[in-house]
Amino acid sequence: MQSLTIRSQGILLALVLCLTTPTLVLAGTLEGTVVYRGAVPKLPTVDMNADPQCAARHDGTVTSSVLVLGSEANGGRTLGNVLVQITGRLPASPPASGTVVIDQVGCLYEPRLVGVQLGQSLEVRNSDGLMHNVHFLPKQNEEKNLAMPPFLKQVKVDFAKPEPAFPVKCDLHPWMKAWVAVLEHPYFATTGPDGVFRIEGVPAGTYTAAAWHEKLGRVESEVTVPADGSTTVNLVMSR
Ligand SMILES: [Cu+2]
Repeated sequence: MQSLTIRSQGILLALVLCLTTPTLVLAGTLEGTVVYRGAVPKLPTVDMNADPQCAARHDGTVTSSVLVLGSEANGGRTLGNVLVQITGRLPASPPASGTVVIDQVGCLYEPRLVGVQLGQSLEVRNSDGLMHNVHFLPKQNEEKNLAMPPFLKQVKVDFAKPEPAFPVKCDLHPWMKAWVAVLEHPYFATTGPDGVFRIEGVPAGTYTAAAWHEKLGRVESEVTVPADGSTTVNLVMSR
């Protein structure tokens, strides 16, 4: 009788521990560098003369940001404006929070590429204080065309569906172009000119790391993210 009571108490204690101990999340970090390999093309100059107010925001000539390269590294040059995301079987994602921002500076989008988790808002700012319009051209989501007169400092946009990167344009300034990808999970990052990406809190497991660039397409690599610590993968893109 006594042993039964002790056993019952043991079970009760185990149950209490189960209910009070937070679920242990085994998650690691995926990091690395994206590198461009191949001949570097001569990039076109952005002609802003159609709107002198835009041209006046720049000191010299503006080079197209269609290919943003950084330092020479790993046998190539580091590559910016790449979206790196994890694909594969992922457990339920934490809910989206915060806002992703694209600004309009000198009649250029800054940054040129963003990832948005489904449920996150995208805020488009108008630091220029010039007339713009923000024309979203998705295929899965609803097309939106928002006027941004000089006094309008920001607009917020929400997306209903996940969608691979789609273009955003300004109909007043045809050289203005940005890309927005809507993802179901938060396991993605975009690169700057240093080509570096870092995706934290990835549930441990084996996945595909997929890199996307607007001109260079897609590159994939299998990765195993550890339960603790990080794994490094370097991705090479070429024409
Ligand atoms: Cu514009």
